[in-house]
Amino acid sequence: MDPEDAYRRVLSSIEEHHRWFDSSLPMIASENVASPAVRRAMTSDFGHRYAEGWVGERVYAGTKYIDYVESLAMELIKKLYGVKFADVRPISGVVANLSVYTALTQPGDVVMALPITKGGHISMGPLKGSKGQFIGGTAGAVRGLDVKYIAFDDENMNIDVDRTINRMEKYKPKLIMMGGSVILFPQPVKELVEAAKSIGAAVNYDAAHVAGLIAGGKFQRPLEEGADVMTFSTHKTFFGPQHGAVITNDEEKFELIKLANFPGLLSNHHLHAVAALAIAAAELLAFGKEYAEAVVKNAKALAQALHDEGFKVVAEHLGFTESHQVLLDVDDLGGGYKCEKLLEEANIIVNRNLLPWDIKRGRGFKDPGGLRLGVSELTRLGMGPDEMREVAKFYREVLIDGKDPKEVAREVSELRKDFKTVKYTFEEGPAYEY
Ligand code: DSN
Repeated sequence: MDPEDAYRRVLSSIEEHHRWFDSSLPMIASENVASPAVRRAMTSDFGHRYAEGWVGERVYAGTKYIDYVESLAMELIKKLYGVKFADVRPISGVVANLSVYTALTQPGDVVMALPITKGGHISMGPLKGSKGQFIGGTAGAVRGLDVKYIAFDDENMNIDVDRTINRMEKYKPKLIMMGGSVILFPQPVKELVEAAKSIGAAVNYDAAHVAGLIAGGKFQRPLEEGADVMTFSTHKTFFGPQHGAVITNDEEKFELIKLANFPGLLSNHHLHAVAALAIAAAELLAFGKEYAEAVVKNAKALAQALHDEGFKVVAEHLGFTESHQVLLDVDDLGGGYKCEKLLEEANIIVNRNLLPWDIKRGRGFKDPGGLRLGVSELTRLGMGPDEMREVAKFYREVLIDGKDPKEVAREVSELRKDFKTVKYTFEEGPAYEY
């Protein structure tokens, strides 16, 4: 391979990706688009530097501006969530969770979390499945925890409190991991915290998906409901860089979490991303309320419109959703894999997802029965309920009417013409550029 040719191909592929996304509907619930200022920070010289340790206690020189920015990032996050302590060094949501495992558990301890099939995340997963098959989830494979499952009520798309408390009394976990990757409704934090306290367990809420909604006051505030710690990634509804953070009001736990992060898990903590995170946190402080309200309104509008177009939208009897996510059951339409691919041809980017009842009906993660849709990115581009109804129509054309996806791609591109810039920021600018 000619090195210069490869070099040019990488750069041109990035340009092509930008052009593709600029005329598509990016609807992966775990993604978003960052502001031009966040992207500027991501390409800054901070990304070439080290600043091991805590601000004021670095083991490297040359960090005076980096220290100032990291202090600002911590202050902004504390203000955003009304908490006493924030560590903005975890380089992802997985690492944030791992820092909590490292700080609050020992290998062999029991941790309880939702299984992936019911909305749990791979970072909460066990080493082995119920049939002894290797799974390799972070909690089991990396921290050596014995993962027992939180019980889930499929009908209510939420944690089953009574069954979970029974399991807590039986398994005596050291840590309960709430939150997750499929999350339509606030979870019963208060109820589980009370039960956890009675057995001496700590509660962490993984807010990776809903951190931006919490910041905007549109989702439960787990620490105010009694959770000990909240972890999150900073690039889903929290529209910042790919990074992570941990917050708490518990000083003793925080000291352990800090040590878990350094010298435990991190050498370089991606200082460009810390700067970008500070910018996104400032944007959320200024515009988060308006943004979060628009996200939830759009999710509800999309769910209702999809229902009206003839789709099976999960949790109709509960009003479909209180978050940025909408879940479709596409078992009757050929399954999640086929639907995801057809939509991708129509420039609608969405991911297939397991539904809680999929295993029982013989479906697995490669071809699950669901699609998980997210509206955060479309909202950040300025779309509202009218556009959600247009979007639902595109889904119907591709998945129910069997229209040629290439034709629908042209309609998608037409709709996107009016939505090219990133909103909810101090300096609006083009969405899919350097
Ligand atoms: N796997 C991501 C998601 O899509 O929810 C979270 O890391």
